[in-house]
Amino acid sequence: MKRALITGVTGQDGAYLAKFLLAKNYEVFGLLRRSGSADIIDERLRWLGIAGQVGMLDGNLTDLSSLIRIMQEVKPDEVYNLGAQSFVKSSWNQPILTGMVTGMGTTNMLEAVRIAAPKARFYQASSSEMYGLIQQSPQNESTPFYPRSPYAVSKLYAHWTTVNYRESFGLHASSGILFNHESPLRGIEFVTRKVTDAVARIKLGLTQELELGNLDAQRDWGHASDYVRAMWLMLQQETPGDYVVATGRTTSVRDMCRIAFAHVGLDWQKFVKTSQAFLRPAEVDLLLGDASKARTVLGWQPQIPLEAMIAEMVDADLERHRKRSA
Ligand code: NDP
Ligand code: GDR
Repeated sequence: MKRALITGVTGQDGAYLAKFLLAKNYEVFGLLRRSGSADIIDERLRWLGIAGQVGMLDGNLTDLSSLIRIMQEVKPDEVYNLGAQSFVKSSWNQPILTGMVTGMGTTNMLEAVRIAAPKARFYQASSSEMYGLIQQSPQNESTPFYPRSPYAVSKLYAHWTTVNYRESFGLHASSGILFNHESPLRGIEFVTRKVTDAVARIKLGLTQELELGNLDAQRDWGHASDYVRAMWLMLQQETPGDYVVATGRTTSVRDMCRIAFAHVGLDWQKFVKTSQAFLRPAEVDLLLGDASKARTVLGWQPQIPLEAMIAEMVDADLERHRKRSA
């Protein structure tokens, strides 16, 4: 039985990845940072019906000693570093914490692997945000980076540290440059889930409008359950490497709203307002990924189209709100 350690196991991707690995008969462990809301921290794992099947270990990405201890206890074959301060907008409000968790937290993980589990295969959750002010389109593994937020700068540091540990110490360390991916388990602060949650509340008469920021931003949106499969495939390769994971289709926030409202028969233009409060100090206008390498080398392809994903998210939010008001 293979053993996997996941940081960020309580987040969207961590939960889907844990489910995917359990189905493959892995023993799955997760890093759990201490929280005052211990009773709800495993909500996503519960939603997927796997709470209790993941061994939770007390630690923090900013605490190297906890990571070394966990690495010694678990003796993982595979390590997935998904933990991060992952909300781009908050990274301007908390730049130092973002650097410490999203950036330095990765160095801590790589050090813990190097010291205590050097044979383990390591996955780093890199991001299309590293392309920022895009230098070419579509973006692939050779596209130059131009980060546009403290989050993206921290991810770029983490990305190059992963490459450097591979080259310096021969670690089996791979980096997945994942474009946006969503699901019913997406955090409510991210735009797709903010929209699908509002669509559900408007449909049920619980609210009348939705305030958003930049409607012109374009993103290459895929489904988290497709993307965790790509993470696993990277660690099954003989040779570690870096891979873009994307759908190859880009959609504006405006069009995504249209799709979400249309799913329940509503016209988005009657409900969506814009507000300065949701604009960012620097924006990433357009992302569009070229996942040819993942397709050719890993045999990976996304299976869930945007419309089906948005429909799944709206339906899940409708059900959540119906249950809450019952
Ligand atoms: P989430 O925000 O849903 O999850 C983040 C996870 O990190 C949570 O489990 C959180 O724990 C944990 N975490 C935060 N701070 C710490 C800390 N100091 N120590 C330990 N754990 C911590 O992110 P996603 O699941 O969406 O994304 C997974 C990873 O992939 C992230 O690194 C993200 O930046 C990256 N990424 C995501 C993309 C996407 O579109 N989803 C695209 C590209 C990259 P808690 O529950 O306690 O808050
Ligand atoms: P992003 O995701 O910043 O791409 O990072 P998010 O959903 O927050 O924003 C996408 C785009 O939508 C625009 N937008 C709004 N965004 C939010 N959150 N709220 C709004 O009201 C709103 N209105 C418009 C944004 O300006 C932006 O252009 C996500 C995270 O998961 C990162 O961790 C990950 O690395 C990248 O995706 C790839």
